[in-house]
Parts: sequence; C-alpha cells; structure tokens
Amino acid sequence: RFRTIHHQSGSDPVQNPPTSQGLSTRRELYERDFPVYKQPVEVGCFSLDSGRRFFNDSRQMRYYVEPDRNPNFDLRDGYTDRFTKRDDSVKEKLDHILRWIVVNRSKLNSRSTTTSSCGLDVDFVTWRGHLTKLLTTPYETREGWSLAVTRFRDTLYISEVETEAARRERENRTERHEEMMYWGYKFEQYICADSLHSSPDPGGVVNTNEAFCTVVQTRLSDHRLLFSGEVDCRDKDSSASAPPASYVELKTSAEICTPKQRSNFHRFKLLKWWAQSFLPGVPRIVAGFRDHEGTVVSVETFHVSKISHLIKNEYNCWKPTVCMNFCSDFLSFVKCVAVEDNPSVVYLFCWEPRRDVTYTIHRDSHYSFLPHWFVQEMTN
Ligand code: 0WD
Ligand code: CA
Repeated sequence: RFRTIHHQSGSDPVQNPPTSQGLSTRRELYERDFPVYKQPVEVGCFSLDSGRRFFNDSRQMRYYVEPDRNPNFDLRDGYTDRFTKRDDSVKEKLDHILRWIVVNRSKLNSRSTTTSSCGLDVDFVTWRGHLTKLLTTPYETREGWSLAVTRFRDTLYISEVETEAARRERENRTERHEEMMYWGYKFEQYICADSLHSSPDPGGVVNTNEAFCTVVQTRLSDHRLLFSGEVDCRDKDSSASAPPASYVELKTSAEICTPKQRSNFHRFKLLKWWAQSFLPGVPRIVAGFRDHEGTVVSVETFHVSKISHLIKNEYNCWKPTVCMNFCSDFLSFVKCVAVEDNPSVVYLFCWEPRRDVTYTIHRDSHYSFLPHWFVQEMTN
C-alpha cells in the first residue's frame, strides 16, 4: 500500500519527517521470539516525603496487610478533608533519579575502575512509567506520547514531555474524575502499614507527595537499562524473597459484571498492569474491584507471570512479545538517531495512534532537561 507523509493539520511540515525516517508501530512487525529480558536487579531505592523531598533510603516503604476478600472499603472517605494532593503541574522530569545516580555513582560503574572513562555503564536511564508507555504502544489507540532523549557521556536519558492533549485533559478534569483519582490512593491506605508491626490507618491523611521508589538494572536485548519506579508496598515476610520479588502493586478497577466488561478488562487494563509490573520484576498485583459509589466489593490477586495465560482466550488479544520487541526496536532506533553527545541537545520522539514514531532535534531549547548540577557532578 502506498504510504503518504503524515502532516498534522496546521502544523509546520518541517517538523514532520517522512515515514521512512520514522519507526512503525504495527503489531505484525513485532511478532517474533521473545527478546532477552534479564531478571531485574534492585540496585537501590529512594523515598520522597510529604513535602516531596528526596531521601536516599527506604523511609517511605510500606508493608502489605492482606485484606478481607470482600472488604467493603469506602474509597470516598477522607475526600477532600484528609487529602493532600501532589501538584501535578510541577514537572520533575528525571531529577529524582539523577539525584539518586549522583549519590550512588560508585555502586554503578564497574567500567571506570578498568578504563579512564567514568561513564555510567548503562545505555538508558528513565522512569519505569515511560517504558510502560513504550511497551503498550502497539496496542494503544487513544493517547500519544512525546519522549525527550539526550545523550550524555554515552548514556541516553529519556524523559517524558507532556503532550498538548494530556495537558488539556489535566487542566479540564471533572470533579468526578478528580475524586476517582483519589480512590486509588485511598485503597493503598486501607492495605498498607507504615512498619512491620503496625496496622493500616484508614483515619490518616492521604498525601500523594509521598513515594517509595525502587531503582533497578536489567537488560533488554543489547540495551542495558537503569530505571526507577514507584512501589506501593512489600510483603511483611522478609524471609520469603528479596526485592523486587517481595514487592506488591496495588490497583483499583471497576467491578466486572458482564462478559463484555471482563473482555475489556483483559484486553486493555491487564495489558497496562502487566507491562508496568513485569518491567521491574514485581510479581504480584492486588486489585480492589469497586462499585460506582467507590466501595471495594472484592479483592483479587493477579500473579504477573500468569497474566499472559489468562488473556489467551480473548479474540485478537495483546501479546507480551510484541510489547517487548517494539520497545527493544524503539531503543535501537533511539541509539541510531541520538548520536550527538551533548547535555543540551534533545532528540524529541513523538507518537500519535495510527502513526509512525517520528523525531525532531532541538538545541539549547526549553526541552533540555539534564540539570546543570547533574552535568557538573558527572563531569568531575
Ligand atoms: O511523567 C512521569 N510519569 C513522571 C513521573 C515525571 C516525573 C516524575 N515522575 C515520578 C515521580 O517521582 C513518582 O514518584 O513518577 C514516579 C512514579 O514513577 P513510575 O513508577 O515510573 O510511574 P508509573 O509506573 O506511571 O506510576 C506508578 C505510580 C502510579 O500508580 P498506579 O497504580 O496508578 O500506576 O506512581 C504514581 C501513581 O500512584 N504516579 C506518579 N507519581 C508522581 N508523579 C506520577 C507522576 N507523574 N505518575 C504516576
Ligand atoms: Ca498502584
């Protein structure tokens, strides 16, 4: 089929390279053997406190307390009188991860001891959430993305740029949507204890500034990855397994009442849940199913390694191998495109559903995201 150059109406054609310079997201192209994905290893962690301050430790770690199977948790409780919401108009970019790298550099580079280089020994540094978006791209039909990439000392840093559509959505959320975003955090509060020997405190304040993040290292094909992701809680039994195998991801979802709802849950929601937890090697997802009034009516555990079997009966369903191969090919594409090693140069990769991934190059622009303190620190 003849393929035309895609122009967004009203935009500058110079910003849209022909598709031959892009990367296709068609599923059929990625249906091959599952690529190498090494068991992710936790190399560190950090915490963000109620004021969004960084700590190079696990002080915000929480512990999983198994709930009743039919708990009747009221997720609306505390909205809005016991709720402190993170300001999501503040764009933190990679700052917390970069801070972690500066403090923990010695743990990372083995190469520097044998050569004069003091590079990081990884090909990519990013948030887990950005990789989740890449994994789900071949199946995404609604939301596009923009990812800024900078090559610095032979490591490629990937940081998301909010799309215009995402900004409009964030600025025009309905009151109902705002409240439903709270429900997920409230569910966490019913299930998580602050310490090994305490119980969850549903009477406390929900503060979404607080976070515990794991930093993991792994390899996808020939791409060495270092990324961080927020972890909801861990198993209390420390003898059971070391992180990330002890981590538990918490989710809420609408109660499933019809076969159509079940099919949609398998085809769309389980894809996102699988991708997010598979990446850092989190083995368990505990899901609370809630009714329209925000009451959790049932709780179910999903084992991440079993999700791909669970969905195999769905017609035209997603495949983990397509997700991983697309991500691997995208990272190869980035390595080929982003060749200039310069902390102020940004290669901006953009994607919209039913289009190819394209890129533009920006020098000393508002897209530059590596802070001076990081560049300075890493140059010493
Ligand atoms: O664009 C982003 N996603 C950015 C994320 C830009 C700058 C910073 N962050 C960081 C924050 O420091 C946060 O602590 O996001 C961290 C979480 O990163 P992640 O694990 O890579 O993100 P993701 O996997 O998308 O989300 C994990 C959880 C979410 O839980 P659910 O169950 O809904 O997936 O992190 C929360 C949310 O609770 N979350 C965020 N927290 C702070 N800032 C953000 C965000 N932008 N997005 C999701
Ligand atoms: Ca969660």
